[in-house]
Amino acid sequence: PVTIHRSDYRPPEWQVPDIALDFALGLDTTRVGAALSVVRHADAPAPLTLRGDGLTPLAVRVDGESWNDWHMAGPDLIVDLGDRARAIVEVDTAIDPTANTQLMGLYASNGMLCTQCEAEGFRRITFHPDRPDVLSRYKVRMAGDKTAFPILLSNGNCVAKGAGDDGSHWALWEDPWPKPSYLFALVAGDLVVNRDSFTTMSGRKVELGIWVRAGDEGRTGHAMQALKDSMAWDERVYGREYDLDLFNIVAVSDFNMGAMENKGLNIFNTRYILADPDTATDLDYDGVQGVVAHEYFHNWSGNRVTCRDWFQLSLKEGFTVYRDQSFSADMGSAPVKRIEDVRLLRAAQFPEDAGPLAHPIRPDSYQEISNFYTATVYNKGAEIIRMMATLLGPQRFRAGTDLYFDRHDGEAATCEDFVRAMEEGGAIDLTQFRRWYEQAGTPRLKLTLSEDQGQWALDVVQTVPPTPGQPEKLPMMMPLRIAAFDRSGGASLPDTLVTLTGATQRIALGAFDGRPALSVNRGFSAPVIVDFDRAQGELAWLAAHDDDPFARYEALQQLMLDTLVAAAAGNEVDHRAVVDAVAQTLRGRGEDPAFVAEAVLLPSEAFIGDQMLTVDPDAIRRERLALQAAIGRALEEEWRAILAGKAPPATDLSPHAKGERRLRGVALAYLAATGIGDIPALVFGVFSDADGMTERQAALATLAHGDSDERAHALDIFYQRYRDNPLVLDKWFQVQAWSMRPDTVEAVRQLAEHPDFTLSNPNRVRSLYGAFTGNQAAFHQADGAGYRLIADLVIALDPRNPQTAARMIPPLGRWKRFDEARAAMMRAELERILAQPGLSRDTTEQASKSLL
Ligand code: B3K
Ligand code: ZN
Repeated sequence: PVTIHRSDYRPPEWQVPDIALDFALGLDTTRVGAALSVVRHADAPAPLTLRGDGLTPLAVRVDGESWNDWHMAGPDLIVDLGDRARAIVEVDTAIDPTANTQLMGLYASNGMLCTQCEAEGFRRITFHPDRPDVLSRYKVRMAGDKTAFPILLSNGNCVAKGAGDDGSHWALWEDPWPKPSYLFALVAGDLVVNRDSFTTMSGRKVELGIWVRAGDEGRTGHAMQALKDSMAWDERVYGREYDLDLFNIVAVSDFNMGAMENKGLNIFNTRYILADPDTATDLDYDGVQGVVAHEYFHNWSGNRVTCRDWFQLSLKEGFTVYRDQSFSADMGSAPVKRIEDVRLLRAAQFPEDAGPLAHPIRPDSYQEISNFYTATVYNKGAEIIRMMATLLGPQRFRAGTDLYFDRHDGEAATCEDFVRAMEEGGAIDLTQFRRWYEQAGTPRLKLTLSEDQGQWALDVVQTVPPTPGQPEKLPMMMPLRIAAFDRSGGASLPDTLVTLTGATQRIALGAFDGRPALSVNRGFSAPVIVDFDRAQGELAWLAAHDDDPFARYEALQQLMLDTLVAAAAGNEVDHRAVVDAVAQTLRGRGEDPAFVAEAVLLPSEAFIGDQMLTVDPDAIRRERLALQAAIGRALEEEWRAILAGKAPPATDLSPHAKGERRLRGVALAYLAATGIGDIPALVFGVFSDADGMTERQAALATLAHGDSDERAHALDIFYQRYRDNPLVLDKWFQVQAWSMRPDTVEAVRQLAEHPDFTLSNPNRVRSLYGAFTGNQAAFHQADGAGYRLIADLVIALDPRNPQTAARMIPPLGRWKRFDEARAAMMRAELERILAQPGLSRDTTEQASKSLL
């Protein structure tokens, strides 16, 4: 496989200022005529390289004349244009959307045609330079059967349409904004629309449309509201206005990712558009809101200012995730949103940073760029932007983003351009901060408190662990928010922002009567691991008294973690401190039930494992269940009281109502862990009485862990009720794959044989196998059956959809963290995958790197 290096970047030799595309649409054959106006930017004559993937040129013309001076170089088309400085190059091709199971390029989904071009899918539609620093104005004509494809959409505005006398019709779309090919989109199908409008801050009326299959239009209201809220928010917070008269969103059920920000025509996984209380949980609602916002925000951070090359991916993704996180925080509870974001970072990104696939947010090389749409590029990328925002403060950060957008509007920019705009707009030196773009690995801060004549100080030792290709690391610059409290009521050190730069650094805290309770990395101001030995009493005090909600959450989580890690290592532990702290936190549930629900949740099995030298999945499950049961029994009255109260109506989506439902879900889990006899009936009651999906799914997931009659009954009712709704059926697969039952590996194997299971739908694959790899004790079952199951899946899925197959590999790559027997079995499965003939570039890269 060829490795592409960031340092090899060269500006394009040819630009393509204008493109005209002509599509004759068909599900099995679509003919594509492309006319590229090309302009040479190289000083000397240079051949024109047009990238292709699985295409054959049917005809090539230059300036209107049939042309023979071309040849194929592998999949690519090389056109010799002599010493021309400009030309119109036309190429005709034909593609088969139905055979396109990769879901990249133009493909068929449920009888409709749609596209996915990021990162390198455009070359599967027509020959093109297909690199993000080649920006063009597009004119797109499409024609097709009026019955099969009554709706014809592309980027920009529809400028003409008409009908043929053979039952066909056509439309001509023009996008006035030059864009890279990865933002091209086309949709043709039988769709219905939810229409609305938004008036921008300068008074322009924008027509909004959300397009779905007939019958789904009643579930698009939340997405539409999220879109309008996002448009207003980006004007208010970043001064960014929408720039076309039309904004369309199309929902499709077969989609590799969440959604795609094509200019003026976003294409979404149905999962992030469709929501109503009967079928979507509160988390699903939040997902819709966050992804709609994310894709909308890309119109500026991604489309108006795009990426020079794919190594700069975090320029648009890290920044846009930061923007969508801030938006969601503003629309709901900011502390809860921060807790969720950090939980995701720890669950998905920290393990990546600690494993064989670790890479900086701006990678130095890749074999297949699709493998770099990672939690590191996205979520750690967002933390890096957040740290700059913290270091600069809101006003200077805004000055920096204004400068960035104004300076690079219409350009393909780099991460360096962004940092420079922050430096100039924010008047700050970020020389050392740039290491966050270069170095992989999660930094660790080792903290010690010391005292000298009543004056207290905090010593910080920073280390960044070695990662593949980066044995030595330098200390990073980061904002660390701290506070220190006098537990006996004396004066405290209020919230203070410290900028860490050194490998060691001493921070003066002031005078305290005895050891202060230190609140550290408040709001998770830096994406690091903090090693700090603290007594249970100190953590419990902080969990109750810290004035930063995130720090209260952290203190309680640390208390739980310390207990669980000690227990999993075979130590005798006392559950009392945790039980008391949970009881104390529960007292605040009236005011902020959402925060309380988050705070009293036990850390995940995976996160407990991350704290151990060698992960012991069975001990972790046993001890976590034991603690859960202890908390369940000790606080049985409170949990029952929480459930005895009336649930807010499912239609109430206020943060308070959502919080109450979340807390009820937590109560179900704690009670179920006790094994008390009447609990399955109680949970089944919640399941049956639920007036919405949040409660229904929480109850079903709780029952799914056990072996009561109610479990089978509830699963059956759920299946019968929702068998025709694919998004809800995904949940049915998911709760079974998450089950803590000892037979889950076997159950997942059987579910893969279920008539409703299919490898052609990525959502369905993720709902079963993705959920399963998140089930630590099941995936790591001691006999290796879980590893085999995933390797079998990868081998079966790779020929059909390599992108989705490759995404299943990282869990097998964590073998270094497990005992020798498990590690050997995980490696053997990776080897078995690699031995398959004809393996995709995606899977080859992930599996081979995972063995290192
Ligand atoms: N930009 C798209 C990613 C699509 C990548 C496909 N391999 C989604 C997003 O981040 O908004
Ligand atoms: Zn994005």
